Amino acid sequence: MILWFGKKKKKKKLEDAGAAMDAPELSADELAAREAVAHEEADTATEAVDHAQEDEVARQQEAAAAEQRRLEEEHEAERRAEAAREAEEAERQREAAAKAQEEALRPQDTDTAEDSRPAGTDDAPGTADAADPYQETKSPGFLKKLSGGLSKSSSKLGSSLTGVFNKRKLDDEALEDLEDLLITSDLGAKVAGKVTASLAKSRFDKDVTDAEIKAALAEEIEKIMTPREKVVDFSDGPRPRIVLFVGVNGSGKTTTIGKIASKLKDQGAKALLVAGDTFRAAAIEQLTVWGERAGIPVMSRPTGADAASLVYEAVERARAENLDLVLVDTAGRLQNKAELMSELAKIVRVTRKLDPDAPHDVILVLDATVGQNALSQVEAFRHTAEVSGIVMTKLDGTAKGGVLVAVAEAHDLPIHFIGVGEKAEDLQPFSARAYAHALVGIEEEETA
Ligand SMILES: Nc1nc2c(ncn2[C@@H]2O[C@H](COP(=O)(O)OP(=O)(O)OP(=O)(O)O)[C@@H](O)[C@H]2O)c(=O)[nH]1
Ligand SMILES: [Mg+2]
Repeated sequence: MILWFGKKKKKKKLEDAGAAMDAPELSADELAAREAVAHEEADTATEAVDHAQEDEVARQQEAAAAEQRRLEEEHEAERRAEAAREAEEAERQREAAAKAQEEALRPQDTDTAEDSRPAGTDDAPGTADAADPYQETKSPGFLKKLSGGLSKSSSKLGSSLTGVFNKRKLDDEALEDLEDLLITSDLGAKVAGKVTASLAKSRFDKDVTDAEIKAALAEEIEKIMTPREKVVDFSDGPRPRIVLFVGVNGSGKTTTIGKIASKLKDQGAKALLVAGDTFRAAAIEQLTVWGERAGIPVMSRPTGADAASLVYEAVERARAENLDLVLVDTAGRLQNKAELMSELAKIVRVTRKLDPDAPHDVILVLDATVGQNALSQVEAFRHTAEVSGIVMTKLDGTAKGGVLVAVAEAHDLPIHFIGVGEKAEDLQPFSARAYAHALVGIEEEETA
């Protein structure tokens, strides 16, 4: 080896010497030209090094700027969430005050007790009238339950409309009155403006009746909500399909999972429920009860365990056991709590390690009773967890059902289900037409 290297070196020396002897004598100009070329090459090399250094500095500056931007965004999100929390608190206080006032003013009537009962309790399948035509054409008691559930919202909107527009000319003043009324019914200013503008187009300066206004209103609401209508079959699609349920505290995540699990059992899907709310022992217990009822296994860890690693293990198990889907419950988190929101982002990241397309669905569960605050919840959760669809619960317990129209108008997210009670059958697929009619308080007969 050394010998071989020695020979090669010697051979090169001889070649160099020969080349030098062969080279013609160079003139002073030629030498100068060569020197200039050599300088130029050296300069180019130095420039390349300089550029590389400049590039590196620019890269570092860009990374620092990106980090700064990220921190600012985080700060901004926290600030927005804080403002939302304050708005939520104010809204709750307003609601409590309005309720107290309403109670104080209301005479003792028989409707009161009925109103405060969640719909569904008096309307469970099996107890409904078998002669009801909807039972034959649609799912049992569907429209009945929906209009019952939305009765608080529709009575608010409906009674405000009653008598206001009868044989009244739809002039500027009447349109303004209508717009105000819609805004106070939680439909939001944008929807109220849209609806009145559309009404003005077709009926301006014509005599209108309450019934006409109601019908036109239902039509406009249906138009806004139809693009959001998308019933989902979780047992279909990728396998295992990983579905994450997110939302603020008490919005109805665990109950919604329980209701869906019950439906899945009927469909014969092989599912796994995951108690990703590892903060509270009661949350694990609550999901376990639903799982047992539906005959679906529930995976959990002791309180305080890392939710993300539980979800990771659950996905691994679902793959090993060839399950159809994994329904993941998560802890309730207010949209302004950055720490909890980042824990949610971690669950999403960890799940993606096993399947880059997972979670396949991120369902935001919204509680209708929060009213307009639902809008800021959608924004915050979309930002953190790429929400893919919405479920709105507690439409039976509030007069704020109109907020779902505002959500549908503001966000291009499908609305999969609505909750109108606490029982399994109280989770219903969202139908824009049925919802619009129930919200406005149009009789069932008119929806047929
Ligand atoms: N009336 C009515 N109550 C509902 C509905 N959905 C859920 N609830 C009730 O709302 C309460 C809260 O529901 P959960 O499912 O525990 O809510 P969650 O989002 O899991 O709550 P956290 O885990 O604390 O964040 C329970 O008492 C449910 O029975 C609904 O559609 N209508
Ligand atoms: Mg829960």
